[in-house]
Amino acid sequence: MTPDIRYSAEVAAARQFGGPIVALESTIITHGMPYPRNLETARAVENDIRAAGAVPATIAVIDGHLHVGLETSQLEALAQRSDIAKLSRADLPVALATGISGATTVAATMIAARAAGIRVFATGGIGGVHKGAELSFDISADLQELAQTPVTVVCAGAKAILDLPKTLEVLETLGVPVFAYGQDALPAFWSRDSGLAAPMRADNPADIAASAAMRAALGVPGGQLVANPVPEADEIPGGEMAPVIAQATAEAAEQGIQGKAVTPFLLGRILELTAGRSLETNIALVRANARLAAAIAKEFTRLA
Ligand code: PSU
Ligand code: MN
Repeated sequence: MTPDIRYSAEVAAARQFGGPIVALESTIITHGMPYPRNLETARAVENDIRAAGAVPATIAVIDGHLHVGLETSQLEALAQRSDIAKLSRADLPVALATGISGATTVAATMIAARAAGIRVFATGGIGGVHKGAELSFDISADLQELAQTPVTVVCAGAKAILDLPKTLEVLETLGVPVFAYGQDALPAFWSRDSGLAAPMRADNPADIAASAAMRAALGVPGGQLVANPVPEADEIPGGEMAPVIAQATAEAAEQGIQGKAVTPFLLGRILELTAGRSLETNIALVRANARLAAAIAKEFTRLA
């Protein structure tokens, strides 16, 4: 049995001549942002990657087919579906085997990117260790995936819905390199500085690509996490988000939200509670990450 991967026309062309490709997840479209801003953002991010000289490959499962790169009509349909499944590592093979449709998380997108030979992937925020994980045991499968699957993930750090020190500890235990891009501090999604030092710092795309290639050459499995600070003009200070996050987290606990519903619930409530401001920042940082990922993808093609 081999997975039936369906490439968009532009991804198929890039694969033929070995051009730079950037993978993109789809859970951010279906469970991370409301329609129509999700569709506008998905299109803008794809265009940012094209403008930077690489090809975007948005990944999703449609009727049991693994799509690597979506055509315009497929992206539009996905962005408007509210009933779509959220597919992480556990769910992706089942979805492909049983013919369902779903959006891929960071973990599932990494698996698909690897299957398609794509080495770099851009998103907004990753999953991690949730606040209160010492009681709930809620730790995202994204962290395990970074330990196993050789894809470099560009994010803007992690949202403060997560316990950032615990998330860094788990990544350290799993041997995942975590770079802050162009600064020493770990960025914290809406804000540029989490108050924590990043384990490593990278100042150019070439070093990031070379580090991934060296990791593979040594036979060390797993990927890398690049945390790119949100552009200064779009930043929201951490103190302004803290009460909103506290309220959303308390509501999730009161309502008994568990498992894979936790992250979408928190993202949705934070959007509502900030009346859109957090969304503008979210869009700006995803676009910045797409541009950095395109530059890293180009460096990978130079190494190949
Ligand atoms: N964090 C964000 N935005 C997101 C997600 C996380 O700031 O859109 C999504 C990503 O798809 C990520 C997933 O892989 O949620 C993690 O879900 P969980 O915590 O259930 O593993
Ligand atoms: Mn979880």
